[in-house]
Parts: sequence; C-alpha cells; structure tokens
Amino acid sequence: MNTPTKLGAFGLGLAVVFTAALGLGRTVGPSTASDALAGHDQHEAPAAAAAVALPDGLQVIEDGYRLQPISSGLAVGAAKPFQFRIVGPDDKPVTDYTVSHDKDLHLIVVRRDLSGFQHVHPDRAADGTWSIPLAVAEPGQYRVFADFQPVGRADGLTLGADLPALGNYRPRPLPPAERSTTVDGYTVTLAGDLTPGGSARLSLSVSMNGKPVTDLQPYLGAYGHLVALREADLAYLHVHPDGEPGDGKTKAGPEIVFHADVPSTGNYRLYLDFQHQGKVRTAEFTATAGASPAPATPPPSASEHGADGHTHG
Ligand SMILES: [Cu+2]
Repeated sequence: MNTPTKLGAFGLGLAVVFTAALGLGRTVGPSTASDALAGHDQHEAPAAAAAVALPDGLQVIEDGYRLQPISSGLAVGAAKPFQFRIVGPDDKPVTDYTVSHDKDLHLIVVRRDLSGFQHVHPDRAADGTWSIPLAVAEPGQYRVFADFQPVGRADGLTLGADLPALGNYRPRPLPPAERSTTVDGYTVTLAGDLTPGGSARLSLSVSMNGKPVTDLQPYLGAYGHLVALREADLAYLHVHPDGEPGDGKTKAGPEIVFHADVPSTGNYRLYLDFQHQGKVRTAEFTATAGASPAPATPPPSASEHGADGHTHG
C-alpha cells in the first residue's frame, strides 16, 4: 500500500467517525428544532427523540396510525368524492380527534412536482370515513397528507400516501426561489430565511395595490396557515403561527409570522393560506435552506447541441 492510499483510508476513517459523532449528537443532543418540536408537541419520552428526527409526512403509518385511502385515485377536472380512513392501533377507524387549528383533520393534496396544492377539510361520517368532493386540475402522481391529532395523543400526526390522477403526467420544474409573489391581485412578500436543522422565523406581508392589508380575517384560528414541503421527498415541515387572533398583540396584517422547523438544506415550497374579504387564497413561494443545491436537470449545454448537430449533420 503506498502512502497516499494509506492517508486516504485514514482520512475516510476520520470522516466516518466524525459523521457518526454528528449523528449521535443529532439523535441524543437536543437540537433547536427538536427543542421547538418538543416544546410545542409535548414529546416527553426520550424514546420519542428518534421519531422527532424523521420529518412528518413521509410515512403512511406511524405509531400504529394508518392513512387508508378508500378511493383508488383522484379525479381530474370534475370533482368526485375522495374517501379515506384513519385506522388506529386497535385496527378500527379513528372517530375521536382533538381539534387543531379549528379542525379535526386537515387534508393537503399536492402533485409530486409540488404544483396543484390544495388544503381542504373533509367531513367525517359516524363510522370514521372521511369524505370530500375533490378534483385536481391536471393528471399526475399526487401526495395526500392527513394532518390530525387523535384523542389521547399529546401530539399530532401527519401521514402521507401517494395517489394517481390518471392521464399524461408532465411534471413542471420547481419555480425559482423568490421573495415576492402575487395571487388574485394580492402581493405577498417573504422575509426571513429557512435555517437547516433549526427553527426559522418567517414573516409574510400581504398588500394590495401597494397598500398593506391590515384587515385580514382569522382562518383556522390564525391570520394565516402555512404549509411547507421539501422538494423531492415532500417532507412536511412543522410550522406554527406566532400568536393568534384576539391575543392582544397579533395584528390582522399586513405581517403574518410563522416559525418553521427545517430538517435539512434544500429547496422547499411554501404555501400560505390567508383570508381577506371572505375568501381564502393561497400564495406560493420557493425558498432555499442553506446553500443552493445543484439543479436536478442541468440546462441544455452547447456541447449537447454540438453532439446532436454532429449526429444529424
Ligand atoms: Cu386545514
């Protein structure tokens, strides 16, 4: 074995030990993110630390609770009833829920490319079957998230399942990161940065025709509801609003403040639901935590065009 190889192997060994130490620190040591989660969700047992490390929304079953779709897919264009159950550890549909953000259960529907976001509230039948008329605009592979808290649990769960909407799926690239976006004549501006492995304070300001909107209406117990999903695996971030309507300090706009626990570097898509003049609208942003990851699809390069030209010419 020559010297450079030995050094290389030694370096690799060091890297492995260092990574393992980091991993241990993340699991055992309280990070800012898990602190915030523990404080908010009342995780009490040390055994729960490992569960906290895994972001929400990546599993169809967690702690014995399963998201069980009854519908085999989603309807494109015209709405059809979408039905599902939450089945508990006792193998029975869950019928007792703790209200969170004004509802027993929040259903998020989004295509795998992070387009076509919907945040809806199904109705529950006595037997525990959830149902809502639902349509998506375009075919593709979709992810549905059920965000709920069963009675008897100190914290909420977000379970996710993939469902198809039949047709020709043409995924769209993630829109570039931006600080400002518009929806129905409203301009929403984002301040604050996603912090990998930490809790980020995000402020979203709503204006219309250049004037700050100061009469936002409470929606789901807050002046805004924010959902944040990680690009590629659609991990569902834990986000909570800063203050609530009627607490004497939270204003009805133009600024809505959230705290988001960000599990890693990468691109995220943020969806802000806010209500004004009786209507709920959704403003969407792409935001990057940490250094910008390399683009998934490199733009066509001159050499590729050259090669193509050579083949055909
Ligand atoms: Cu909801």
